[in-house]
Amino acid sequence: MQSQKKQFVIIGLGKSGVSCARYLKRNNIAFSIFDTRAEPPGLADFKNEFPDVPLYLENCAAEIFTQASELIVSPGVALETPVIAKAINAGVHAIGDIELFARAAQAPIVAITGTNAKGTVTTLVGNMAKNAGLNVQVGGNIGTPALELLQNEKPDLYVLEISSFQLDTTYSLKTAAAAVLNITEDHLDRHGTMANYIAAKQRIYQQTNCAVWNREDAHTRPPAAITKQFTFGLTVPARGEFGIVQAEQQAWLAYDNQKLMPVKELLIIGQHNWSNALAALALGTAIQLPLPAMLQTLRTFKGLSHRCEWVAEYNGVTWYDDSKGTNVGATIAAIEGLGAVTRGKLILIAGGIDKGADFTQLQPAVDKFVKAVVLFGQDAHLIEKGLANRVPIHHAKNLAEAVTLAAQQAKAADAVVLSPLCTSFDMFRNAEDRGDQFKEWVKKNGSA
Ligand code: UMA
Repeated sequence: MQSQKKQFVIIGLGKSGVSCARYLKRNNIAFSIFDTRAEPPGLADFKNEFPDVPLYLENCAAEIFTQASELIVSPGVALETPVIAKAINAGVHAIGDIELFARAAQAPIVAITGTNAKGTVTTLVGNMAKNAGLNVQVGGNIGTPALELLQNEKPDLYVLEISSFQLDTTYSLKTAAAAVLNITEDHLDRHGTMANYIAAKQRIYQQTNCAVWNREDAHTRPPAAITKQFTFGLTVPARGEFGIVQAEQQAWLAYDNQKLMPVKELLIIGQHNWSNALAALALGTAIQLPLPAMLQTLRTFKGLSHRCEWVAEYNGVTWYDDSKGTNVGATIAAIEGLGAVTRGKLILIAGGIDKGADFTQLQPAVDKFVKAVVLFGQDAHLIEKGLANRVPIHHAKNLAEAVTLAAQQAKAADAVVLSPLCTSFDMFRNAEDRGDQFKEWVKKNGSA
């Protein structure tokens, strides 16, 4: 029997998968598509848009994979999925959407990864470039799939947020500057070990002109062979470093021996955001953005939605939405950042689906700033176990009840923060949906 001409096989019908399908179609490249689910969301739309594309759901013959020219695997799908692993073992190359992007992109790229703050730093660098007059396009894990950016006119610069899942399937990415901002435990359900997770993140440095890293986090250190490097951190900068200096009774963002701007001019709260500002300055410097445009961006940036976002104040109690705080490191940063600017104490609302985290690491921050915790969702009991009776714990059957219970615990000058420590998929479409519903419930029940 004559074998069929080899084709790309896209795996996953989500945002990435559809962006890959559109990209291949635009370039007249044949492909088929597979999703592990029987009825993935967006199925009807996909069939309308791609009526002639072979579509396999739930299961399909192993040959579809083993005879593919390349597999294009969506970030939400593990390479260990049996049909994929079998094809990889048989010698089929597995790539992702960022790899397709890297092969085609014609403008310089700044790439950013890290367990936390990659969205904030990506947005900052994008805004800095825009304020410097560049035509810049921002995408990747932050929301707009990278391949969609290729539909637009060629820009001066791409700024991409890239996740560890995406880096796992990326080989050709050449960057003008690349950063790993921080690495703390996350996604261990997928990566298995911290070593694998760190190795995935480090792939961002593979072909970079300038590596930007966090000198307070050894996991972010790039290979010594990369000659152009900038570090950032909250310590006093040495020569050629970004850091913090104390002068004139206040803290300053600084480079080398030069004071750049007092940190009190930043609108984003918490020392972790000083770090983010320094990382963005380092990346901007690496691609020669002018300093005034970068500092002006830092003075006006109000932060991202669902990232320690101010929601409301009722009866002297301030409410914050940190729905994108989905791991221990993010929630510690939220507790410490908000704790430092709150006169009273914090009430933490958390819960959802655990990703294999060690919740005991929360204890020091909780001891210092938190007076009560309200838990909800599938893995609430695991968070409770990790907190080991350090603080009163209340259980809610859903987010609405969690808001009511938190309002009952809070007194004037306290703050309530939703920083869930977990993914949202037990009860919500995604973290944004959870944050939006939280804001609604705060408006309804927060003043009770
Ligand atoms: N899924 C299946 N079977 C499939 C395909 C997907 O069960 O065959 C499930 C996945 O397990 C996952 C969901 O469907 O639960 C979505 O997976 P996907 O790979 O189709 O996701 P996309 O819609 O393409 O969105 C992805 C990123 N999502 C993930 O990595 C899980 C989005 O990042 C990103 O914005 C988008 O591509 C565009 O690049 C979101 C995210 O949660 C914000 N990222 C993680 C994070 O930031 O921690 C990595």
